[in-house]
Amino acid sequence: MHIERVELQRLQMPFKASFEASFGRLAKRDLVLVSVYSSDGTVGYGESTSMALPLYNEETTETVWYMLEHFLIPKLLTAKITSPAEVAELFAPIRRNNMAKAALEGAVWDLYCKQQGISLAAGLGGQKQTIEVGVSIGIEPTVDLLLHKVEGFINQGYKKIKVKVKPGFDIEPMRAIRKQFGSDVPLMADANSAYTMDQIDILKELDQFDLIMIEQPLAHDDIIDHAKLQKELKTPICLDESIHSLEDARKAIEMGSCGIINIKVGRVGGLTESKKIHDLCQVHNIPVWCGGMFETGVGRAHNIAITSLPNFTIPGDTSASDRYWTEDIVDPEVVLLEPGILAVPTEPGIGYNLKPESVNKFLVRQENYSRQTVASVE
Ligand code: OSB
Ligand code: MG
Repeated sequence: MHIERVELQRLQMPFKASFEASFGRLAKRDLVLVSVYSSDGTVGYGESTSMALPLYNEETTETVWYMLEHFLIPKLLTAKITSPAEVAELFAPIRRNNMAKAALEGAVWDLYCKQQGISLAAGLGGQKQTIEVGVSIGIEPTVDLLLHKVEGFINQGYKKIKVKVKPGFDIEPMRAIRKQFGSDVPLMADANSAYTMDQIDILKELDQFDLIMIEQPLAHDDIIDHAKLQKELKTPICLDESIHSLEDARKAIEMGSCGIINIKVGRVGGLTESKKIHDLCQVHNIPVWCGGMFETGVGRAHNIAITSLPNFTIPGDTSASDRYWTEDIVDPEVVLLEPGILAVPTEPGIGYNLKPESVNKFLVRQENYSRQTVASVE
């Protein structure tokens, strides 16, 4: 693949409106954009899904940059890679830091598919031409404000409405949504680990709202209590934070900890691992869907591509660019083809171009690494 240079760009992009989850309130995205350059002039793009603070997982924008600069980029630039499937193997000796790995691996996947002249979706083995998508809605100051947001997204045709919950903002909002919009709305709750088994009564109440699933109710590192809880609930539990790898998925399925898995490419360390988890879940009749981390168009494009695989049967969190951004960094922006539907690009690679003038607006740091420079960093 002749990778000769990697560029890192740190971008800070304000959201249209701040977003609250049980772990805190965020006003902007803080990400590392990765560009991988081949000697033939082809460029591949990837994006880190870490946040500025380690509230969702242990990584941050700073740790991602550090790991890329000191370990992952030097490994990539000094190896001879013939396909992106080899990148995960190359990075395997380095423990965790999955979002850092995924950002670089994703860029290599894009580069490879562009060189092969195939779409990223096709490169991953995806077959769908369009995907159904949903939207994730944060904790709002009042239930009325939440209802207003839900209405707007239902009107845009989003195929799944996911609402963030936390103790004190759970039963009432769910009841209000069901009351106002009826039982047909595909609705789910995401707790981001805000509950313990001592609060099982609240989770049993949530069980009565015919939710498609309850996402990550218990601890971020748990699969044991989730298995106990699943026995007490008819609503499927979906694991997000607890699944970092194919092995985690295997154990959770074996334990009966969940009925559904949310695959986030960053959290599991890349597209290759995502595909493996997808395949395992398919064999075990565990439906999967693609989670989101407030991605720019670059990350959205990767999410769309992986969602084109057949066992992504539940609409994911990959909403259109205008969900979070007044201005995205890709051209064209990600827009709904029809209500709640996104097209899977057929152009080579991710199928979206970078808009350099937009990238520059949000740019706070930029570095380049070549074979020569990494020798000194290592
Ligand atoms: O738990 O799915 C989550 C965002 C950041 C961290 C964790 C999560 C989320 C979201 C937003 O729910 C999904 C999106 O719209 O990108
Ligand atoms: Mg989640």
